[in-house]
Amino acid sequence: MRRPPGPFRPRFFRSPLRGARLTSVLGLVLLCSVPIVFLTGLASYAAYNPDLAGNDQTPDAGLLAGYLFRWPSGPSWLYRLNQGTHITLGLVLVPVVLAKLWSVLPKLFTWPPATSVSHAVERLSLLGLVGGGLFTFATGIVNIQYWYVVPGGFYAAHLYGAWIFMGSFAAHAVVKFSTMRAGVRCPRPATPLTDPTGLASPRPAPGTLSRRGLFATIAGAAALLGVMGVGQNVRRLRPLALLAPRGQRVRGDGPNDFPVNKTAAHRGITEEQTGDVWRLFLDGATPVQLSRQDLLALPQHDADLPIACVEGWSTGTQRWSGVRLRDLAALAGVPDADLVVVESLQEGGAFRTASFPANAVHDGDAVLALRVSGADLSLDHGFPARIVVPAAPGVRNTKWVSTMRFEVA
Ligand SMILES: Nc1nc2c(c(=O)[nH]1)N[C@H]1C(S)=C(S)[C@@H](COP(=O)(O)O)O[C@H]1N2
Ligand SMILES: [Mo]
Repeated sequence: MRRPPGPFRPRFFRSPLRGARLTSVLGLVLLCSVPIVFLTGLASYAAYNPDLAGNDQTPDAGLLAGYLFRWPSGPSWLYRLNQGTHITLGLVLVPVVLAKLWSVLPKLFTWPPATSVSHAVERLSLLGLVGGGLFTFATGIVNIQYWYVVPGGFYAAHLYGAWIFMGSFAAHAVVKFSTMRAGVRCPRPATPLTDPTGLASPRPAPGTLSRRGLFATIAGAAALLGVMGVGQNVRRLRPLALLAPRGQRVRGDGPNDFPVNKTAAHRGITEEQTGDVWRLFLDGATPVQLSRQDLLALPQHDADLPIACVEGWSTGTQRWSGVRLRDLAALAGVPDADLVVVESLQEGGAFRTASFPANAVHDGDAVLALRVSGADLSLDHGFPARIVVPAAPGVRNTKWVSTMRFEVA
């Protein structure tokens, strides 16, 4: 077969920057950091407690969910740290991933497409690596930008994509490890004759940027994204969260001035529903109905906890006051409850229910909050009552609670 023109010709790619060293250094950076993004992602999935009734969105996860463990309810900053790391590091790696793909671009146009069966298998496995990687990063990024467009839902797609990506990543790391080690150690610009990767251009054009300049550009872009990621998590740095829609947002006044995810209006919650007619239904051995006044008359507990969203932003600690979940379990006649299923007034859409296991029900800082930092909850933060559980993902901190069912498994 004749070699097609254009990028299939070896002399097409002319950047003097390509070669074993560039690709290997970028590969080493990814080898050290991508597993952290993966592990914090798996931890986040476990923190969702997908094994509990009402929580699961990936019933067919099978072995992929085989590692699940009971996410602890403390220390309270655990999910905030986990998710801040997952999202910030993921964003920081975007320029590195793009540079790494650019550095190996000539390989995409190898001719003939496969020289042997093992070469064909190797190239096909790159589909999982490049396709799975781009898919996982892209779904994560559009999701944190409020752009929920992933068919089948973000949650399942990101999980399955990540496993495909990491399987191929591990295989690629094993196959390429010694090449990478040699490449990192070889500081001289490679020539096609000395470059074992075949990435050095046989006809390099005069350089417009040194390799060091390219590394500095990548590092600079990564640092910018890193500052943005951190800005979403540190109140005083919030103005730096330039591309992050929620991070900069200020909602409400005084104690209620912290970011909101999904306003009351967005979820169709009205002042009327949450006014005097509102009741909390506790379902258990002795079902009870409570008004907000009744709840305020029960022993109140203060818990200093952050809201930490799966999407990588978090608030500082707020002082939430309300009734402990374990006191509500006792009121409902199920003091040994090891499951609570919470429902919101919200009629449709995601996040209207959440289930918690025993460690959350009995944690002394897990509350049905009525007030925040000395003020009534604002409607957007879940008035009349919302769940706040230490170290739980923000998404489980159900707002506008209407029903809580306590059960013993
Ligand atoms: N009923 C209901 N509760 C909800 C949500 C929702 O959409 N509906 N969003 C959740 C998400 S994703 C987060 S991060 C937190 C945000 O809490 P905040 O808006 O008070 O900061 O609320 C959670 N509780
Ligand atoms: Mo969230």
